[in-house]
Amino acid sequence: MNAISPSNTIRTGTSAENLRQAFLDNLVCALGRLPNYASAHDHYLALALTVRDHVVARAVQSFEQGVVKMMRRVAYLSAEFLPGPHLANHLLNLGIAEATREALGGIGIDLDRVLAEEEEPGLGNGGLGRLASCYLDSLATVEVQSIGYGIRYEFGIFDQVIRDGWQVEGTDKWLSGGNPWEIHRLGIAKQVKFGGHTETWTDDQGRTRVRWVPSIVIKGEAYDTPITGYGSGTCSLMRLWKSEAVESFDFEAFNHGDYDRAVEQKVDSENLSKVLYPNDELHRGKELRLKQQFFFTSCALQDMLRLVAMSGGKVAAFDESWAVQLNDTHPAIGVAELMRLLVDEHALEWDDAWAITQKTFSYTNHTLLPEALEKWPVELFGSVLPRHLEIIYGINHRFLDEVRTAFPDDDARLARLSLIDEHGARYVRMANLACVGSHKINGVAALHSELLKKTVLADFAALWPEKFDNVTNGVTPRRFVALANPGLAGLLERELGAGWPGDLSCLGRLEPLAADPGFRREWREVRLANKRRLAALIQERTGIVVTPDSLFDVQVKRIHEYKRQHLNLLHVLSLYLSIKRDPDAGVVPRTFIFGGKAAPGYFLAKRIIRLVTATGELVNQDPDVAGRLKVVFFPDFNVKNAQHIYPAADLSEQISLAGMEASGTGNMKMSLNGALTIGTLDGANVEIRDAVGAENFFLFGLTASEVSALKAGGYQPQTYYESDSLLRETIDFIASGALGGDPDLFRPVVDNLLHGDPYLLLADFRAYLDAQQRVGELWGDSDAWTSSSILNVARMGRFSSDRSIREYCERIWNVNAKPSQT
Ligand code: F58
Repeated sequence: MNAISPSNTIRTGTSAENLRQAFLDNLVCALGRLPNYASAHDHYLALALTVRDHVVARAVQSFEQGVVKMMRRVAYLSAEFLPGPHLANHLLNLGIAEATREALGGIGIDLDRVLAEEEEPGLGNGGLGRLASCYLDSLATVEVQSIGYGIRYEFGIFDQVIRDGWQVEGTDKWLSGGNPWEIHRLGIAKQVKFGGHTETWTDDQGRTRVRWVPSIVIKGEAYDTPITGYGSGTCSLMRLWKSEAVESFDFEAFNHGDYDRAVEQKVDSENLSKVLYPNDELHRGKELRLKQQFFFTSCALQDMLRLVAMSGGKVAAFDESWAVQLNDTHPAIGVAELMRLLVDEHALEWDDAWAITQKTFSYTNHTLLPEALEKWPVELFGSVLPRHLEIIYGINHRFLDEVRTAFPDDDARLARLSLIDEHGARYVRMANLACVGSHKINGVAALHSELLKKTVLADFAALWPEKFDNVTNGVTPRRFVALANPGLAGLLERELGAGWPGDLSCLGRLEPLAADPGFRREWREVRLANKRRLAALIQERTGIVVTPDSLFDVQVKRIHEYKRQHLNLLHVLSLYLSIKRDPDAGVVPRTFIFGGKAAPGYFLAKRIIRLVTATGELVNQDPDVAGRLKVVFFPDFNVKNAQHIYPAADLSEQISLAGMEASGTGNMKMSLNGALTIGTLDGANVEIRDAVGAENFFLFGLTASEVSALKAGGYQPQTYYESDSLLRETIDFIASGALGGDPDLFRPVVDNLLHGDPYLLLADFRAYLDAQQRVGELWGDSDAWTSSSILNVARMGRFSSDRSIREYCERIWNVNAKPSQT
């Protein structure tokens, strides 16, 4: 028997009997609990430990395979991951969900209650972090060896509670109940330097070399979380780094009686991985953030070098062992760090090191918003990373020579391409570093990739058109369909066979069923059951009673002006006013569900949340409305809550201003669960609409090029306000003080719209209302709506993250993925 696959032992046996025994053993022996006294959380921990044995046994085998076969591995470098709860996902991937349910059921324990106990690691802000986790899931599924490297934040994204209608942030203590999924790798620790200065020295071959003498060294400790794949023996690893003080430094100061300094250093070192910055789409040049980025990136690259050595590879062929993906620019410092490691520590020649670096890295951009582009003041950068600044100057010098050859006498172009921004105060531009250091650059949806080439990265696209590519995002159907929507999963299994989550191209076979009245009835029943469950949760979390028969109109995502939650509210309020004008107006009963976190310092986003809750306070109680409109703000939108919300959405609101949302992934999750989309031609909406058919998608609004033209011509929101009486009435109503009990409460929102309206809500208002009118009409024809819902699911197979990952493997990483069935 293979020593690491004890398939018939209690620890990894898959029968209900084995699982029950292992569970009870863990409860008693690992947790020290007698079954009669165990809490639901104890049950969760005991089951997690049970399943973890299976997962870890797979993970070590998978890792061993990687070493033996010396395959090119993928390193996905990401400052953020949002894996969601692990337990149910592993049960699905391991194929032991039913046996586990039976095992626990036999001793009177309900599996669903146990699953509900798990806290998720909120180690990200939103789409970017969740995408990283979908990709680790798919990498394992398509059998590619991979490690996702990141930071083990002690406190992840804040917990959101709504108090008196306002967002209040709470500390996310995700580790306080214990984390059974991670393995602290005591043997794997990396030293990371900061500050200090550099010196030159001459090596024994007479070459001038550079040595970095830091002012402080911090230790990174590895914590591994295995990520299983669906129907595959391969596991991905999420390897997160925790910062610790390097003891010798403590003791040195301590021994000299400088206790304060010793303590300070320890605290500073540990602070590095303490907390996730909760900003989305706004770069703030905070020193600690730069340190976090360098910390995990350096740990990751050092670790990759260690693994190269371990599997008998050569540093001079680093790129043959590793394909490194930069998830946005947060790990872009890796370009300079790999150069430093190769040149300073492994004595490679600059040109050789540079060739390796460019072949190793590739860069994914996730935003066109100028305020999100990362740049660091040169002073700050040089004080934290003096050697890297020198290396960046070295890269820049050679790069600008190349540009001069390609574009002689074009100083303006040179200034735009330079790694250093020299308009006024000097900055290091991280996107430029990522572009120069990578062999491929991609956007995350077709439109986004095109706009990238025309706007923020236009000069790079002119210089290296062949580097640019597009990989449209995808989402894992395991978590977001199979787990989130068991009712739908049941129908899919019956119609398509049990393996459907591993091959979404089979969804196409549902198409004919859209015309089958019996199937449509079953489809509606599943959807209604999902909505009933969500309605119960809404009542539990907010006290608001909603009607499952009403149209569930859902907008869940980070709160941001460009995503235009307030446009949605203008529609809600316009409906409300039409009811007030005529209580018998034919209004389709709707439940408007909002969810999402606002960055704690984002004033307007917080006001928008308050505007949602104030609208709810007004509308939900009004007797004239008579329950036809309900407005809910679902608190603490995260992966776990999302899994309850997506399957219950009838209408998916994807209403960002065209050209602003790089891709969106919630749009995919909702459509894959049978929601119809109302949306602009933005991000992946464009491709979703192409896939599902224009007749199954409610399109409205300006296109990205119309937006540019309107802005260039001098956009005047007032003209829309003056010419559209319903718009005027709605805005005046918000300004009147009728909402929230304070006449000044929403003045900033109104002023923003009337005097600037940077995201063109007023320009798109009328088209949005017309599209919503069409939504209401189709909803009235239940069969037509259901057909459309079925066709949405049938045609969304392309948006599985397995497809995205196969594209990365083929066109960017040059690694072999398991071929898809079709
Ligand atoms: C998101 N970006 C895009 N950034 O907005 C979304 O369109 C896209 O679908 C998704 O990436 C995946 O490609 C995003 O989530 C962040 O959260 C950053 C976190 C760190 C600070 C800057 C924003």
